[in-house]
Amino acid sequence: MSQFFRRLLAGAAVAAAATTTLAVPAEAALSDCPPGAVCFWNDANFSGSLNWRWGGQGLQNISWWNSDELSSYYNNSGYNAAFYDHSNGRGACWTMWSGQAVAYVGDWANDRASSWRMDRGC
Ligand SMILES: [Ca+2]
Repeated sequence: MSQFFRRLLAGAAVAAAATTTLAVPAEAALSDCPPGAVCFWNDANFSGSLNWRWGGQGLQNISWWNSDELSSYYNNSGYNAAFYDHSNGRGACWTMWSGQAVAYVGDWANDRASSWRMDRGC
């Protein structure tokens, strides 16, 4: 086996290991939400990790593949936060209070979040 091909295989093994490691946070539960972060889940009861953001971050649009999915969240940051029905902070707004863990956002807010902010409430 050539030196080059051996290195290529080693690189592929590392990449495969990294992919496996990265798959774990997707199953992150409530207790895995890091201090200072706001964490989001696709399903009720903190199941199906969507994403998380550090507290203090300003308004952002949610990626199209995660938009209209948010069903539960945990604000483990020292900031109040908010999510919005539409992009760019438009439409209905829901505050996610600092320290609040919500297992289900309720029928009215479910699967609607399209933008969010981690620096203040509504
Ligand atoms: Ca959902």
